Amino acid sequence: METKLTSAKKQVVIKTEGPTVLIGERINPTGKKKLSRALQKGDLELVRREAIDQVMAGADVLDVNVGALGVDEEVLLPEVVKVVMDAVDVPLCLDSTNPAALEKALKVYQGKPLVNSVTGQEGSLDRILPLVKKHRAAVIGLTMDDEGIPDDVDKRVAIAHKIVKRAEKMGIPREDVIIDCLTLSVGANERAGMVVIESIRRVKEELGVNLTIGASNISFGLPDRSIINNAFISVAICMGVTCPIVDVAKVRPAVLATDLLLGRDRYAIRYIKAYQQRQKREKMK
Ligand code: THG
Repeated sequence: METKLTSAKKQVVIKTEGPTVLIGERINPTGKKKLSRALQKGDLELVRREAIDQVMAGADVLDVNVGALGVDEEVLLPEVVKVVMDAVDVPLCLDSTNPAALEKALKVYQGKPLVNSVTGQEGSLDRILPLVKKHRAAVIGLTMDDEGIPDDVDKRVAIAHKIVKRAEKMGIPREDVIIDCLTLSVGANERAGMVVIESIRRVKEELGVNLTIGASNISFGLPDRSIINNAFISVAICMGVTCPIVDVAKVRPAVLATDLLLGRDRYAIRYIKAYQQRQKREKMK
C-alpha cells in the first residue's frame, strides 16, 4: 500500500514495504524554550532554520506544530506553514489539536499534506475527517478515544479499525490513513514498550496500512534517551512503522541500518551515501 504526499515541487511515497520515510519533529515548541519564545513573538527565523537543518539532515517530510502557551494557532499555523514551504521543498505534516487551525493551514498549503491528527473520538472523527476529505489530504489516526490511550492492545487495534472504517465510509481511501499506535514512556510504565510494539504488529497485519510513531516519547524521563529511541525505532520499523516522527539528525543512521537489515536498501546504497555525507561534513568542521 502507498500513501502519496506532495509539496508544490516534490512527491514523497510512503510504502508499507519501505524504505522508511522520516518525518522531522523539530518544528515543535514542546520542551523548547527558545522556539516557544520566538513563536510567541512571531519571530519565524528559528523555524526557517529548523526546516532547512532537518531537510539537510535527511528529513523527507516535516511536522509543523506551533502549540506554545499564548500562541493563536489559527493565525500562526498557516503563517508558519507558508514560511516552511518557502524554505524547503518537502511535504508537510500539519500538527494541531485545533480543527480551525488545521483548516486554515490546509487552505494555504500547496500540495497534498498529512493532517496530524484524528482520534477515535466521535467529535474528532466528525470534525477532522471532512477537512481531510475536502482538501484531499492524508491523515494520521491516533489509537485513543474518550477514555484516553488504552493500556490494552485489543482496544488500540479496535480504535485503528474504527478510524479506517469511518474514513473509508466518508470516501477517504485507506491508503490515506496512517495509524499511530501512540508511544508512552517506558520510564513510567514497563508495559508501554510491549503494548505499542504489539499494537503496531497487529495493525499492520489486520489493516495493512502505513504506520507512524512519535518515537521520542518512549524515553521521556530517562537518561541517555537516544540509546532507547534508536532501539525502539528499530523494533518499531521491524514491526511495521514506515514513517516515524523523529529527530532526524539523531536517528537516521540507525534507521538506515534497520532498512539495510530488512532488505530495503539494495547494495547498501543509502547507508553508504549517508556515511559518505557524514565523512564530508566531519572534514568541513
Ligand atoms: N504522534 C503524532 N504526532 C506527534 C507525536 C506523536 N507530534 C508531537 C510529538 N508526538 C512528536 N514530536 C516531538 C517533538 C519534540 C519532542 C518529542 C516529540 C521532544 N522534545 C524535547 C523535550 O521535550 O525534552 C526537546 C528536545 C530538544 O530541545 O531537542 O522530546 O506521538 N502523531
